[in-house]
Amino acid sequence: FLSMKLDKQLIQDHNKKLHDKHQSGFSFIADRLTTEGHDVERILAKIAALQIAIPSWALGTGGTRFSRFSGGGEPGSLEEKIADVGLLHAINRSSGAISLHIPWDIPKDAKAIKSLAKEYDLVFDAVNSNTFQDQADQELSYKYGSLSHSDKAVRKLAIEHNVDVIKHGELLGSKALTVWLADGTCFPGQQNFRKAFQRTLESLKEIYTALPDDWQMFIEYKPYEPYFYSTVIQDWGTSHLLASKLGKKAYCLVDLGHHLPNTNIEQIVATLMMEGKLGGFHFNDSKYGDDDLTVGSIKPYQLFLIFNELVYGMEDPASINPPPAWMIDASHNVKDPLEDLLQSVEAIKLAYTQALLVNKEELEAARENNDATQAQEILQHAYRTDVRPLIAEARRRAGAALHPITLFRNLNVRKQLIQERGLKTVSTGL
Ligand code: LRH
Ligand code: MN
Ligand code: MN
Repeated sequence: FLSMKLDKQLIQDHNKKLHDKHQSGFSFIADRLTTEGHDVERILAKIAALQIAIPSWALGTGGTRFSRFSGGGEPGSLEEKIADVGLLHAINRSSGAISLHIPWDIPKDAKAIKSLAKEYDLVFDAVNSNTFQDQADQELSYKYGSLSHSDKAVRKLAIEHNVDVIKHGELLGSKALTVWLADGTCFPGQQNFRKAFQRTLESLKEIYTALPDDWQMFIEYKPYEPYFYSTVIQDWGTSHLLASKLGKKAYCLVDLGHHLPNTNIEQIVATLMMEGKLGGFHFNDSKYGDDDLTVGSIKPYQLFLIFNELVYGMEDPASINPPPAWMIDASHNVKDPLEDLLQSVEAIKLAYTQALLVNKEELEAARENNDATQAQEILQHAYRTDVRPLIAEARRRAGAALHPITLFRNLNVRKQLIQERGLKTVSTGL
């Protein structure tokens, strides 16, 4: 099944069945938006252009520290992971990139992997390094940190690993390195905060030196976990400090789950974009912490507000921020991971489209007049618009499915994957 790739006729048949219902929904919203002064064709083109990278580690069922329940038919190799993302992309034409985690995904033959990805119309997004786990043959341990470690030899090992990841990425055509450090402490007094920061900066400088000129380095922050008292790169301020000290190729990466409860993430996004330092995103959703739940499943309004800032930043002609890299970072225990990813991509597109509908001039006027009521009206008018038919139409025109999950289920994809790969599969990664 997967080796055959998804037959385009299956998508056409699926779309044909849903055509009439879709068409009436689309005409309704298109008319309304046109009446309101929107250019529907322009919006559709923007929706179609938004591509979201799929993390290789989200394709299998993640576990918790208590248990892991295999979902069956999970990809056991990088080739199978590429096939899974290729399948998602064939269904929605919006997931045209894969983000690898090294060494969970070591491409043995980079050339072959690159051309396999090309067959599925996929490119390689940011490559992620991993210094939060000791590898099987590793002599020194990251137990007390990696790039910030008190022992120079451990720092060297972590630096070399990152340089190695860049090399893997170069062979695949990747253009960015994402660095997330678990480095931190569990107890007050355990570490000298200033020394830990300085060592991290020095280590990152060495990695930065190895970064090709057309690459970006994304520095991800996170306030806690796996350590629970302090984290070396705890927040956007620390990430920004490092990125600005490193230079113009270094940027901050915002993972939605990496904030303390109720943090105003949209404001962080606005500030980083204003400074030209927002490099990329890890989309997910959370109720409590770094829950890595389906995008838009818990706080869809927050996601919309974030996209409102992103759109404002991207459409600002004076913007100094490069186009951010869109990636999902999720991991699942309960849902079929592929269905979950289809839902996440859809949620991102919904929030993006709603943000495109915000009347910026009216909003600015309301703000200048300190009219909080009107500002809320404007935002919520956009947010409460059902834009699903627009996204479906953009998909249809791109040759993708009107309703991805329905197609996925009608084709019995998971059953076929289980037949191909077995029931008790373990995906590499989380
Ligand atoms: C850390 C993180 C980071 C890792 C990924 C597996 O919580 O968000 O991005 O690379 O999870
Ligand atoms: Mn992340
Ligand atoms: Mn995370």
